[in-house]
Amino acid sequence: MPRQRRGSLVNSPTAPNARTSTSRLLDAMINTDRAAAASLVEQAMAEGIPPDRVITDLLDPALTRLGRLWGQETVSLAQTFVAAKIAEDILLRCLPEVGAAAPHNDPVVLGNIEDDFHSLGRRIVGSFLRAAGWDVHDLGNDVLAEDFVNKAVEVGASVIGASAMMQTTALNIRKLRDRIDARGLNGRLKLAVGGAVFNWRPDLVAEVGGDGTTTNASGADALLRRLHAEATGGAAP
Ligand code: B12
Repeated sequence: MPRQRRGSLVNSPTAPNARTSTSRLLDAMINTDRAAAASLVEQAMAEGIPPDRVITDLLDPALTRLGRLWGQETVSLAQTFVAAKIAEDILLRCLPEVGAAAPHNDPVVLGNIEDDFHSLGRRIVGSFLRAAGWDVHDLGNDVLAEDFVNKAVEVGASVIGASAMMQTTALNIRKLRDRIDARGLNGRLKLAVGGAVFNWRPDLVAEVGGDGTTTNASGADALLRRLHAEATGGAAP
């Protein structure tokens, strides 16, 4: 018998089938039906699905499928824009309720790299890290390499997390690698990278000088713990 994940939309006996729910959420997003989208999420939470699972099992796949439809030109940029706004509302609804571990308060600096405005993934990662006890300094969208490094030095962070969704913007992360190295911080300040483009093209991680990545927010805490330990010579956060 397959193992069942606790509180997961996948294989949950009480929750609606995850694939159906994702399709219904996607339909609501594309048709600008905010009320239907909100009620799907409320229903899932009322059935005991934790908000972090609503994000990873419902919202995340809906956005990925939205991207596929956009790529196939089945939906327009305008529809994608509105659908992403609805996704943002859902995210804001879920984030405050993502549980918190005992904080260890190690600082991490997060942001979307120069020219990148795909904020949703970064915000999800930030909230998962906060919930895992990190002191997250989120610099927002379109962050210059110098600003990432200045903030990391200011707050004493051992890891920077840079997000990029597009092939073009991912290449801007190379400038961040170069700034870290030019300031003599290589080895002491690690560079985590992420965003869908790294999932399609894992070779980009090395190309832009990243020290590691994860395909989704659930793996971000483990990645940062590993990089923190490497940067500090083994001290676990
Ligand atoms: C929503 C969306 C938008 C929204 C963004 C809204 C917002 N506030 O974020 C809007 C409509 C504004 C938009 C704009 C554009 N977009 Co857009 N967008 C998307 C879409 C459909 C989904 C992105 C998303 O939110 N995914 C869901 C999140 C949860 O996933 P994620 O970002 O991957 O994040 C997860 C992981 O990757 C990881 N992660 C993310 N960051 C990090 C960081 C670290 C450190 C770590 C460890 C992990 C990690 O954890 C996250 C959570 O699980 C994608 C398609 C796709 N397949 O991804 C296209 C897509 C990325 N966009 C694309 C394009 C072309 C554009 C535009 C240029 C369109 C235009 N002509 O204007 C602009 C560019 C804006 C800019 N300069 O940044 C292309 C990129 C193509 C390419 N090959 O590079 C895509 C792939 C669509 C397509 N099929 O063509 N977009």
